[in-house]
Amino acid sequence: MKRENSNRLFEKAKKLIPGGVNSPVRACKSVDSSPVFINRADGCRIFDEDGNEYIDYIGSWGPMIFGHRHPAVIDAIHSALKNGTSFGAPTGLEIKLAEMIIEAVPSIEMVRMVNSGTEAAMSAIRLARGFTGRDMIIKFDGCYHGHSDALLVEAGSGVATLGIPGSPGVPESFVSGTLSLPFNNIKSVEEAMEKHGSEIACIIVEPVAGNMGLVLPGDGFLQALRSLTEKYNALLIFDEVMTGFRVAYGGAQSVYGIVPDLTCLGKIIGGGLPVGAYGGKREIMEHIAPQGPVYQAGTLSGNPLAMAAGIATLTELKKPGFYDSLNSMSEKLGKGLFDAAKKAGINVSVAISGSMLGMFFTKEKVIDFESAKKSDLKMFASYYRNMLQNGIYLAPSQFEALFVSSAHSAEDIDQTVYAAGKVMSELNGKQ
Ligand code: KE4
Repeated sequence: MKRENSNRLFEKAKKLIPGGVNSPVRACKSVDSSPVFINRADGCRIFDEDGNEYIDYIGSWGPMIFGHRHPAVIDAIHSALKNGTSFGAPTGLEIKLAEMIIEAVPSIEMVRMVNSGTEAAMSAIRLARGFTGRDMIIKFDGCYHGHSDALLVEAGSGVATLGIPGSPGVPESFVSGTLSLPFNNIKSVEEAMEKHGSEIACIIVEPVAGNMGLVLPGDGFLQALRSLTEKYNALLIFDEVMTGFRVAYGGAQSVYGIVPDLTCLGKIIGGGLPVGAYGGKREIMEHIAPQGPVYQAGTLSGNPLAMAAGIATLTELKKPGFYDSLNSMSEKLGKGLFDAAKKAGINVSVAISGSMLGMFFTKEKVIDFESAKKSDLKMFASYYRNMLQNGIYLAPSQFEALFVSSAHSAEDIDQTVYAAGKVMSELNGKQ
């Protein structure tokens, strides 16, 4: 597979942009590779600067639930564009998207738009601290909520991939109030709440973890978080930046029947344009400026192009049967990968949540970050590189999830499974 143009562009990019990328995981370091530079995408296919074509399972890390260039989203952006790109003033579009989000997610009675998932989580944490008057927060190892200082401890996603627990530049004082516990470990949460309950402002969790690979919540885990936060008058924040409108129209909270106090959103609600949001109970959200004292602001918050793309996206997602047919493709892929690995004599653990998938090279059940890290990371790196060679564009990290879109056909899934079988047989041959 030709890589001359991508390699040349990467060398140039590395002189101008740290690591040659604008987000660390894109540098493909953890899989001993280098990035292909993308020129365009269409449907479930993505094309690089050397003319190579791939079936795309990153989908811009989640937003592209329809695949690329869905006509309704493109048209909505074009129409909004005719009126201008940004006003820094309220628009009717913001009201429309707020109404759709509030209607989709009953726990959200008020919502504030921001420009990224990081901003959404950072603002929700500040709101929880301002509302409760408490400073401590609990998160979970391997869960990633963006790169705001207080949350960058034992994070998942990029930080986990780079193996940097926390990060230089984050003062000890900024994280001394952050407790990071093992995901799915109810006992550790009970102990932490018994010890610090009166100081805990909130527990923030990815209800389905997508930043340590895909790890599902164990039976009763989310309910336990809800009960413990109620018992100690702390807030429960669901970070649904990835799962929101992905695993169901109402998000993971609708699948698991849990009502959080605050929810963070992003990715899909912007249709591929920069967006984030946080929302929840009215009595909490009314503490946000200018209605209340907790400050949060943003030049491009509620940007009309992003709002138009989000409205078009949620309008399409609401259509009857969308998730049933999307999730059936995802099931087909998950089963196909598991069967291909079995046939190749390779142990894998596959997890599926709606159209999010994860596959670890291990025969053990992966329930948290520790068990995720025990999987065969070298095997994953070889698998990633060989799948790319075979035209399959996977996340360049074991600690990410795969995304199936409504543009992936049964034939695309078959082609993917065929490639996986070929690659895994070769990998086993080399073992
Ligand atoms: P952004 O600031 O990247 O928009 O969102 C941060 C964030 C917050 N919460 C969750 C659950 C997330 O998954 C993310 C970001 N996800 C990563 C992919 N795992 C973004 C990819 C990247 O960092 O380049």
